[in-house]
Amino acid sequence: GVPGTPSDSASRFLGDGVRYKAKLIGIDPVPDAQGEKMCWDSMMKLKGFEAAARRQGKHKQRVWLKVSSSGLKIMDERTGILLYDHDRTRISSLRKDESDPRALAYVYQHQDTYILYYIKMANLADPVLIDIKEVCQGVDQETPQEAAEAPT
Ligand code: I3P
Repeated sequence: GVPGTPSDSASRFLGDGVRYKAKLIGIDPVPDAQGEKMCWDSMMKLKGFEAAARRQGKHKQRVWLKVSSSGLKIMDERTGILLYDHDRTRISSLRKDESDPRALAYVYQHQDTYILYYIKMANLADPVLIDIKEVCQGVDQETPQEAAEAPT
C-alpha cells in the first residue's frame, strides 16, 4: 500500500517498527516468569532506587523504546547504542504501573533467568502497552488475566 496509509495497522511494526521516547527506571532479576505481586514488589524496589539516585543528583538514562514485529529494543537516546534486544517470544509478562500512568514494566526470559525491565515513557504508557500487546500476540501467556489491561 501507500506508505503512511493506515490500511494495515500491523505494518507499523515491520522493519524498525515504532519508536517511543522513554527513560529506563531500572532492571531487576526476578524469580519467576510472571506474578502480579512479584512484579509490583520489583517495580517499587526500583522506584526506591530511582528516588535515592535522584537525591544524589543522578538522572535516569534516556532511551528509545522500539516496538517491532520481532520484539522490543532499547537504545541509548544520545549514542543510539543498542542496550537490549528482546525477542517477543521471551516476553513473559507485561504490566502497567498502577502508580504512574507513564510507566510500564515487562519480564524477559534470559537463558534460565527472568529480568524485569521498568520503563518511564515520555508520554502516557497506554498506547505503548497496546502496541506491545499487539506485537506479543500469540506468545504463550499462561495467565492472560495478568497481562496489562488495555482496550483492544
Ligand atoms: C525531574 C522531574 C521529572 C523527571 C526527572 C527529574 O525533577 O521529576 O519529572 O522526569 O527525572 O529529574 P525536577 O523537577 O526536580 O527537575 P520523568 O518525569 O521522566 O521521570 P530524571 O532526572 O531521571 O530525568
